[in-house]
Amino acid sequence: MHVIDSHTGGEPTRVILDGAPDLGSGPLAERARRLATEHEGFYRSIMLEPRGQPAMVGALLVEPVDPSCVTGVIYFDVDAVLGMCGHGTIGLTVTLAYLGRIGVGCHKIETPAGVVTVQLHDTNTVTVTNIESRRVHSDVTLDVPGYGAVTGDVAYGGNWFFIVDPSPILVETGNIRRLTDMTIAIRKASIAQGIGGELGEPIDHVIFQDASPDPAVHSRNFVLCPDDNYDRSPCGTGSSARLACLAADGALPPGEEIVQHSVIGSAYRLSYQPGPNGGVIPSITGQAHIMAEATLIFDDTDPFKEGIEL
Ligand code: PYC
Repeated sequence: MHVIDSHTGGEPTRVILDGAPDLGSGPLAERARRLATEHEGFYRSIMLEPRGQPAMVGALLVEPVDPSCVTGVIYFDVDAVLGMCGHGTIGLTVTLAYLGRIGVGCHKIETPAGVVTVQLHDTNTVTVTNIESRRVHSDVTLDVPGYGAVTGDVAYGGNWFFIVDPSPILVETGNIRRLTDMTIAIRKASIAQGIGGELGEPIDHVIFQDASPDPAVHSRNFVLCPDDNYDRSPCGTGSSARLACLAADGALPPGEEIVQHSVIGSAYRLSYQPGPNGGVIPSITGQAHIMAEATLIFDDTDPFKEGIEL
């Protein structure tokens, strides 16, 4: 299996070029469901240690339904198949350019959540125009065991987010353990209390938003991903969901660009335009760097061939 590893603002993406199971044809959402239900061992073995690493997202290239797209892609982390992934799309675009499959300019990529547009500005810099994102509930109060009442918004940006603003814990690297523990508790409480999307879709990510000490930076965030790791980047789908909340609150006009930092200080430039269905069409600009080209080996005599399952 040939893969190319990149990172987007510190958050790793592993693009899988070959060696994947046949997911059949049809809509990408259906093929993603097949990957999630019939091939869990496959994607976990690529993400789990020792072959993978915490926080890594896989990007499986598939044939797009829409022939105008350069590729279809299904994203996953060790615990979930994702609807869309912003940092992964920036990493994938830089990887496709590295492979000579695309050049500077605009391209379309099909994901299970819909078709997104990417603009490759140079070797490393990409703007993703995401699918329409929306806030579905505001000021929802959860009773979080061990923490008490926590109020936040539920929003969609290609994945489902519970967004708490302001953060109850200072968003800085020294607090990553506490931030992780509390956001895990919030996600569990949201599921236990039936808080999710319009059709009951479960919350898969939790965001704490904080002010930044840097006046040039609008805010910084901590984002918990489905694998209970934090996003090293400011999270593209999470930033999209957050833009939908800012727009719904009248706190950011269309077209105005802001800088969003992650907890480790990596940056996205963000803006939006109004969407056709009352949400927002987010633009996310960030940078990815290629780290490795590799052949993954699955040796039958390796006791950890499937990864370390704790
Ligand atoms: O950038 O959308 C994102 C993302 C989702 C999970 C990890 N990164």
